[in-house]
Amino acid sequence: TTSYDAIVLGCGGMGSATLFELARRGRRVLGLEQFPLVHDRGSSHGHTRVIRTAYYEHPDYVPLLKRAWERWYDLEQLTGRHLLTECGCLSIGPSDGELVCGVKAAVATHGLRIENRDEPAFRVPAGCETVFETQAGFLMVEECVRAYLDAATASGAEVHAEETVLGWQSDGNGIAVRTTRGTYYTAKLVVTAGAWATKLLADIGIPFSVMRQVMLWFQPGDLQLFRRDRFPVFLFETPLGPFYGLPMIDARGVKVARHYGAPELASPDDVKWDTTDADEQPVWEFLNQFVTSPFTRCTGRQVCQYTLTPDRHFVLDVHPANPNVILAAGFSGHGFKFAAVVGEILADLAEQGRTRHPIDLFRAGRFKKKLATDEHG
Ligand code: PYC
Repeated sequence: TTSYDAIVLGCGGMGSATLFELARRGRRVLGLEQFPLVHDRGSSHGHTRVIRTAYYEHPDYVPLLKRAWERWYDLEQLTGRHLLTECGCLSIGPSDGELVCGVKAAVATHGLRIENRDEPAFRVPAGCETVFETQAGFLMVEECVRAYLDAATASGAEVHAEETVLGWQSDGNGIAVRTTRGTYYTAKLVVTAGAWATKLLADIGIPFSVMRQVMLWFQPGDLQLFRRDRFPVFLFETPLGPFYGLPMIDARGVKVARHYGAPELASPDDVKWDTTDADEQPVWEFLNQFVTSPFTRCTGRQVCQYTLTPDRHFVLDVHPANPNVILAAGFSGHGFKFAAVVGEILADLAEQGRTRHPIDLFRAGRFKKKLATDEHG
């Protein structure tokens, strides 16, 4: 029989980083991926991903981001690949809105630096503020996953692509993981399955949902305005909803998309992976209202899925009923930038059941507690 110290279920951003970290620590590890490696049917594709530091979602993410930045640079050094580009981030929104207030809260809590800065490409509505932070930019998402997988296998990890996990069974000694190709035995199972958490973790009582998001690329009329030495990544809180974008780094053009705002679906089976012109409509509306310089055409569309928790914060924890199963799920559309530190956290949880990183915000049990309060209150 084949047995492992750890099996990692799902080899996207989180899984590939975890495989690397465990293999680097000398653990015997197997990664199982249902699709071909570095595929585009999950949540770790689409050319680029935003990385920031003054985190409007909650100040508690900031220490993790600081470590993630370090680990991305380490991965660049190790593999000799260019993965991370710094170009700053501009957050635009109402002065009393979630985005601007959230950025300022993170700045105040952690002594970060931001500045007010105008950006000629945007039409900023009255009552809105523009805050710029330097410690931000973008990651080449597929390159990052490939780098982690290559570094993991170079450190001794095994990776099986196109092998679906059918289920697992735990006894006092360990876990038997059954797949379309066989059964493997492991001391620890790390579940980094993206939107498939809706099915694989149905028993832990977290109401995950899945959101289909369409990433779009546009050809700008004025190429120079959107070059990465001049144009930052941006988040823009508007009455049409939140939007984000990244500078033009190649012929695909400027990437712009809506953040949230689509229907919440029960599982990844409900995600439609083809796109239509209708998918462009909300973003054209945003561009027409809030961007000063015209875009001539949409050059590309790609579907991605978010796995949402009710409070939009991650789940990073040991399984509530089984200490040998480690959970990473519900990254809620803002997780990829953390993969480099999540790999360390999950390796810590698999090896020791705890981590030095601050992850209290991400407890699996927090939704149950709220339900109990609601019921009794
Ligand atoms: O986390 O910055 C982010 C982000 C941008 C678009 C989706 N997530």
